[in-house]
Amino acid sequence: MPIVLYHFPLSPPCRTALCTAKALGLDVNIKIVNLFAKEQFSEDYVKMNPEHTIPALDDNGLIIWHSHAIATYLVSKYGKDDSLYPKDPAKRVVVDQRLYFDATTLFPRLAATAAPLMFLGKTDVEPDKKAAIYEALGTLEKYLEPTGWVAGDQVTVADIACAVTTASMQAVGVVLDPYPKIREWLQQCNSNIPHFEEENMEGLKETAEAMKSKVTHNIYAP
Ligand SMILES: N[C@@H](CCC(=O)N[C@@H](CS)C(=O)NCC(=O)O)C(=O)O
Repeated sequence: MPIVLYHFPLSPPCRTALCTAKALGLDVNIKIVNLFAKEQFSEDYVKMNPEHTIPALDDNGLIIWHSHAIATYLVSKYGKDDSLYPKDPAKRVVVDQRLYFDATTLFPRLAATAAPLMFLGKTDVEPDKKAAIYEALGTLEKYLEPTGWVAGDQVTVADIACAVTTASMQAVGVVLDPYPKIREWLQQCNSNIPHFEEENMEGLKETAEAMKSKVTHNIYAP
């Protein structure tokens, strides 16, 4: 039985889960949860995930939510090796740290501005919230300095999570010109992570189109 992923392409965490599954070569049965139709609040979905967030994964009855937990679970269970999520504690803790960076800083700073635009009819971004996004990107640029990857000397699930979020920032209009390492790294992710670019693309296009339909100029320009 293929794994089931409750998914909506516009959602960066959903694409982190999907891109990880596809990088591992897994078959995925996608079930769309349309956030515009508030389907995450349906009785059945909330029974499965009381936090009513997407993504959620159903692996033969084992239900998991939170994209970073899903990504590390998938590598631990299905990875042919541990390269995307190393078993060595000293390497793993750096990957975990950078996953937490995405989970607690990078993605929430995007979501704090983009969710009100997409779902609540807002048409602007507060300057302090915009500055917080660029500040987080400055941190990410530093993380990339030693090796060009987010955590250690090879590509890991931390790259997948941070790259999905960063590409989504770019899709809403965040300007990456001041971050040469980030720009180079996004290209490396596209060419080195199997299926990453194609699986991420649909959501990025939908994100950019949704933004265009809501605002007439780039409200994320620094
Ligand atoms: N930490 C969570 C964040 C998930 C999240 O915030 N998902 C959003 C979509 S991008 C969502 O489900 N929003 C609907 C809701 O909270 O009701 C993860 O990584 O999966």
